[in-house]
Amino acid sequence: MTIHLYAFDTPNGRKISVALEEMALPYEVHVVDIGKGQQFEPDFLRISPNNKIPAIVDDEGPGGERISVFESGAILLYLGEKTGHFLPRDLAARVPVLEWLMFQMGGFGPIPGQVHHFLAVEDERDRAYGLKRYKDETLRLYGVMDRRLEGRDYFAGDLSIADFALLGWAWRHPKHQVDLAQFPNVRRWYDAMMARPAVARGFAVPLRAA
Ligand SMILES: N[C@@H](CCC(=O)N[C@@H](CS)C(=O)NCC(=O)O)C(=O)O
Repeated sequence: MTIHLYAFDTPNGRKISVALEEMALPYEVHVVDIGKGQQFEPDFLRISPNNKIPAIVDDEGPGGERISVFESGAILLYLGEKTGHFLPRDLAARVPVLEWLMFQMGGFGPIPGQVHHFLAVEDERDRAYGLKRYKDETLRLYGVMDRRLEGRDYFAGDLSIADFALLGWAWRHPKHQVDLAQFPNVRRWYDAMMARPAVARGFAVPLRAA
């Protein structure tokens, strides 16, 4: 019995491979090549109706029943609940984890993702406005994260699913053209996270077709 991870080599996919490794859960990878349109295949849409990776299927869900989960934030919460790790039970400790997880899901992901999009727009006039808007907002978000990490090792108390979520996108800082030297607390957190053996395994798992 295992967890099936449906993913590709992107920030949202890596959040989950990192979490699975940190939680030491057995899992099997199913690459969904979003460059080839595999996210639109009917079998995948049955578990991920928004045609996006990641999704998981857990053979041993609640009550021993098979369950599927889509949306990376929902997957992280599910895995945290399932294992009792990286998601505190105590409500006062859980609230900051939820806050920083939602900060990532609603902002630090969709916004740098738009930088990636506008960088690829060829027409200069079409590109300029969007690129400036989303680069400025991405820098603002890094500033928020840097202030949060002042005097802290992790975003929300102990290491949590919020760190895994944020790391997936921080991993792409070269692609959204952010120099971490400008954000020393983020740099420190990022280097410490990337030095974790389970995180390294999570980023090494092949998420592209061979
Ligand atoms: N809110 C979703 C976003 C997932 C997402 O944007 N996935 C991208 C790759 S990182 C995708 O599958 N794109 C394919 C498509 O939009 O067709 C989550 O966090 O799971």
